[in-house]
Amino acid sequence: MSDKDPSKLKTNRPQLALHVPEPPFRPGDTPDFSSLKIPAAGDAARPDVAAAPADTFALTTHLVRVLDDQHRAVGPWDPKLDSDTLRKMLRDMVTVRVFDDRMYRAQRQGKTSFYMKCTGEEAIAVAAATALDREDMHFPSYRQQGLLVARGYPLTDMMCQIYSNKGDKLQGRQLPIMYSDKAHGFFSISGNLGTQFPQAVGWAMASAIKGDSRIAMGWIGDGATAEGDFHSALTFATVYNAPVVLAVVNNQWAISSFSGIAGAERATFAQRAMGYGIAGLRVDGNDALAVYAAVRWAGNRARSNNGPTLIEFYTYRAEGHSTSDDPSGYRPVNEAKAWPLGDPIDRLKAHLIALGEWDEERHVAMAVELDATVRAAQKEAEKLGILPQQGKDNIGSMFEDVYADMPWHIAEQRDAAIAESKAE
Ligand SMILES: Cc1ncc(C[n+]2csc(CCOP(=O)(O)OP(=O)(O)O)c2C)c(N)n1
Ligand SMILES: [Mg+2]
Repeated sequence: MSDKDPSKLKTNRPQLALHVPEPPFRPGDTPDFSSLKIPAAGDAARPDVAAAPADTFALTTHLVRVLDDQHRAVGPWDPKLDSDTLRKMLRDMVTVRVFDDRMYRAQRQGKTSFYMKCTGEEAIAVAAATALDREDMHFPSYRQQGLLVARGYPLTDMMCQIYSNKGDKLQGRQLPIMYSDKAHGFFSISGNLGTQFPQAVGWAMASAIKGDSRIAMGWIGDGATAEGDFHSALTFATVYNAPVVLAVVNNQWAISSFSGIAGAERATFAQRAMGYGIAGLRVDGNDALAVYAAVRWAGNRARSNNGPTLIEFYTYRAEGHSTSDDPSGYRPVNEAKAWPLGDPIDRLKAHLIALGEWDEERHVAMAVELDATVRAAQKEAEKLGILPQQGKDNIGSMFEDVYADMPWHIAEQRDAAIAESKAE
């Protein structure tokens, strides 16, 4: 026996082993979520907006829910919204779904290279946009198109960005769906996951330094919480009591990795708040009223200098990660249907019907109208071209907007690129 062979040493000790998380269900399995603890709607206490962070910690393992099984709004988190606001949220959520379906199809028709849907998550961005002030700044990931829709950003402008055509305000420099619009309080989406979280905290700190009253909201997925940026953001947020709302959209998946790979088997994402000493809430993300109430609470808390809040929205990514993904390779095809928190659009619609403020006929009419609206926007956008038609006419612009004064070597590369495109 060689005394240099580590496997042969100290054999009386237990052999070390790692745990590699595996999702509970794989293709071919029957998904069964009956072991998930889903508290009854209305069951969660609602602390005062100025409560100490520790007074929220019980909520990090609970679930704030407002809509009950009879589609009524119940409990202390009921935001008591008027029916016009509820109908506007429903309309925005349906718009997002119709838009997603059209753009998914456009990608399959070869009109663009890439698209990402947010199916099943529509309530989260739409209700958050409704709950905060129009002047507040969002730092989104790629799955919050509902923020732009709820804030009235033109659908045609979104589509022009997706087609990278002549109407694209970002001039083809961003991947399709990576919008940016300061006027609508929508910070540029970054392809590098997680960067928007510290940026949201920094913007909120700057707002406070300037003596402003606007707050920021940062967005991140469950998978991206495993990035260092998530933790840097929380450290800055707690140290400086930054006026920011920080949202983790836990849709159970990060492409083909399930949430356990980001640590969900050990603690909820909302529980991360405890280690940093900030307020934390865990919220039913498929319940538009619960989302609204939680974001309103956290927004008012930030606005009144009572500190940041980490909110986990518990939801399910009902479709593929993007047009490049096929989820049937890693999860059962019917898993979304088995998800116990239902569909956010169906739930808000049923609530409005239960209130006597909506009916099936009006819903069908609205769906037809929104389909026509989205098709008309698409027609307008396609007049300005689709992605594969984009040539190299304006290739020189690719080198602009990086430096205030273009260095000579970049100018040289630009001139060479222009010359080459003309020679082709
Ligand atoms: C720094 C970085 N690492 C990896 C990727 C590749 N990537 C893009 S999306 C994604 C999954 C993110 O999942 P999650 O954060 O849960 O958000 P979701 O897509 O579910 O909304 C990965 C790994 C990336 N874009 N940036
Ligand atoms: Mg995810």
